[in-house]
Amino acid sequence: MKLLTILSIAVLSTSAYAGDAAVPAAPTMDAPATETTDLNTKWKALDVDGNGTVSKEESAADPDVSGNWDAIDTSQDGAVDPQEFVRFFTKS
Ligand SMILES: [Ca+2]
Repeated sequence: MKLLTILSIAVLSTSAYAGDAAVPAAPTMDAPATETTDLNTKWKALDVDGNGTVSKEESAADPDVSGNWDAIDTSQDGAVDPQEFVRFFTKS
């Protein structure tokens, strides 16, 4: 019964995720469309000053990003660019 509950949650999550795919993806994101849409929304919310990178200060708004900062900022330059962002969140 517990397994069935977990499976149901997984199916529901997948359905909700697919529902977002109708929104056009940003041209700067180089990733599969279904993943890009959510990432695009996430990116826009994070890049508050719109300069094309997410600073550590900007990342504080999202625990997924601030909590994985060192893993995402692979160039270690103190700013996350779209490529680093997409690479981290689309790896499986
Ligand atoms: Ca920024």
